[in-house]
Amino acid sequence: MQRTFILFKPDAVERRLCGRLLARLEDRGLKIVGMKMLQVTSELAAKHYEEHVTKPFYPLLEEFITSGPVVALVAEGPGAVQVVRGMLGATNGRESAPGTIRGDFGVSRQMNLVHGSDGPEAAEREIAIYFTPEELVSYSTGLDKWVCADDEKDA
Ligand code: IDP
Ligand code: MG
Repeated sequence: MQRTFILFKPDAVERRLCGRLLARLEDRGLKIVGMKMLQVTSELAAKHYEEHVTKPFYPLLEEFITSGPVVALVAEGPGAVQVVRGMLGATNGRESAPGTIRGDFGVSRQMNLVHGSDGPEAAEREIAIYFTPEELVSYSTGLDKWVCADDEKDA
């Protein structure tokens, strides 16, 4: 099963949307295997958004992502990285399709509510930045067999 990193950004917490966002992940059949609330520091922001640090918009992104508490999550499921990216929609809320998180809850390019890893390597890197191995749990539930058939499990 694949794992992906998800962050409910400060706008999601500020707007009291965390419950609804979490419900969307659970409704899709993803299993939450790590979750915590924290405040992103400048150092953490630079690690997370390593690829964007030199970009002109980075100062605004840093200011935004450190502006209030966030909720960090690790979700597990078949093809979890791609599934979550699809649920997020396009980066700019104005261009995200209705039905996606960004397309249903916003119209901003920067304040787009949720981060999701853009590939399996990014997922591994980001999970390691935000979580220690002890903070992640492995468990099975009776519902697991209803998420997908045995021959679909390889992510
Ligand atoms: P993604 O979150 O859809 O992967 P990226 O291009 O990786 O989008 O950008 C990371 C985050 O930086 C975005 O989610 C958004 O919050 C912010 N961002 C992206 N482009 C801009 C911009 O041009 N101005 C301000 N913020 C931006
Ligand atoms: Mg990205």
